[in-house]
Amino acid sequence: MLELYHGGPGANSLKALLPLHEKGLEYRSHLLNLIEFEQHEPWFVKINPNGQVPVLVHDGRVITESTVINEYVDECFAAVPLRPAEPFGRAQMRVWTKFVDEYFCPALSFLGWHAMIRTAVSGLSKEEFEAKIARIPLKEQQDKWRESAAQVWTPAQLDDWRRKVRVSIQRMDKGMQGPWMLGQQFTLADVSLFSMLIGMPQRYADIVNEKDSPKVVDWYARMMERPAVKAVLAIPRPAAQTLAARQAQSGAR
Ligand SMILES: N[C@@H](CCC(=O)N[C@@H](CS)C(=O)NCC(=O)O)C(=O)O
Repeated sequence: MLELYHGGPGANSLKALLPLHEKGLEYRSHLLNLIEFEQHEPWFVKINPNGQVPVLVHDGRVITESTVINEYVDECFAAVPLRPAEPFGRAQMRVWTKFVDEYFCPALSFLGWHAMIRTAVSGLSKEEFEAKIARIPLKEQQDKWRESAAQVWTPAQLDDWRRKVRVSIQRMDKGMQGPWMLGQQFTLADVSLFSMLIGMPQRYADIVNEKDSPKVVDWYARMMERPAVKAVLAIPRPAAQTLAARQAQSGAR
């Protein structure tokens, strides 16, 4: 029996959701609202001491880290393979998934948090906010919540993260080997990259567009046609709904 704790189709949660759907696997879905800090509640921190999603539970055993989850799922349920069969292809795939985890995702994440967290927590008093922060197990995540709510990141930091996002897209465009990142086979490299790219043609139109990254634009259109992608994108994203409601409230004030 498979269970997935996730925040809906965005970033690392999207990354772990996609292979389950590509493989047609049944799983019990546990949807958390990240803006309501549900991932830091004691019951969830017992499951993942980092207080983060996604988390896969397979026959009662817990697996964390989206990239690790995806390789695990592919090993256990190999009927629809999402990794190249030969070692060189698998190495190439891992260069992409590592690049996403260490370079692309962090830059994109800081920009996203800077854009949304202040509004997301605007309804909380200082004391309520600090009480929420006190429950976050990772010091780095406490800092990220506090700093993004206080908008302390400098224009130079924001520019550098934006530069990294542009570099990531350019690297993808140059590296595209066929209809999918590694050529003819759809792999976990596509899954990882798409989990970051989702919504970017709209939100980062100056970076992801026909002129500057034509292969990425074509690949993104192909991704959006995949039945598994359509199914995953239909799953609600509670944090996005909460954020939209708070944005509407703060716009009305
Ligand atoms: N390295 C972890 C990172 C997980 C992660 O950053 N999760 C985010 C959602 S994409 C999260 O739970 N954020 C809420 C928080 O940290 O409070 C992975 O790849 O699974």
